Amino acid sequence: MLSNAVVALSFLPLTFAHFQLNWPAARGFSDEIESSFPCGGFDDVQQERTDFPIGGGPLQLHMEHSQTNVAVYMAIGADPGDGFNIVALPQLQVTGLGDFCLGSVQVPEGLNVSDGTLATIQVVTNDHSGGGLYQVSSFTCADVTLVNTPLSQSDFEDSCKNNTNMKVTQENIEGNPNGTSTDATSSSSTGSAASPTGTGAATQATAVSWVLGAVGLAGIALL
Ligand SMILES: [Cu+2]
Repeated sequence: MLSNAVVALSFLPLTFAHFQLNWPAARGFSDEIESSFPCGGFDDVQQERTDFPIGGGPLQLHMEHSQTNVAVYMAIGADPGDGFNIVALPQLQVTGLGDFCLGSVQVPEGLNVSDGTLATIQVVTNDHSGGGLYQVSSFTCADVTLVNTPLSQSDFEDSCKNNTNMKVTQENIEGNPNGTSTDATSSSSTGSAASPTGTGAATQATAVSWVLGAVGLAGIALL
């Protein structure tokens, strides 16, 4: 009886969680404040950054809703604040719980980045839909150093796992996961805001290359 209660309780955190970013290492995670823009309540840049390949690297997520809309944004610079105006991966919908790997998230072409450029990756998901009048999102950020070197095969395999029940059920969904028209792509002024516009084609390609990513493909094949 008691052990049953303990077991039941141990599942509660999973029930109430949203998602986690396990690679590259997130700034931090707290379920209660994960809906805080832009980085789930962690505003301070990490002291220790993860090297992230410019040509494409995995994002290892842990999905904790049975169905989740996910999008990936980036900001360039040492401390970009809330300036996540680069669409690295347009919104997609994933069904399933547990490990989910976006196999090849690339820095969109046309950005002025090189080996050693500092950047921050922001993962945004929709939250419990629940039928309310408003939707909130969950946010998690990882501070990275962009590098030319791709991940080794073994590092890639360590950082890119898919639970067998994972399925991408929709891709290239317009807007962002909180259901607004998106603060990331609607800005069309000059300067860095021009980047997302210029990367429209690139992000399409990225989504395709994710689907064709070695591990992503393996995950789908297992279905
Ligand atoms: Cu949740």
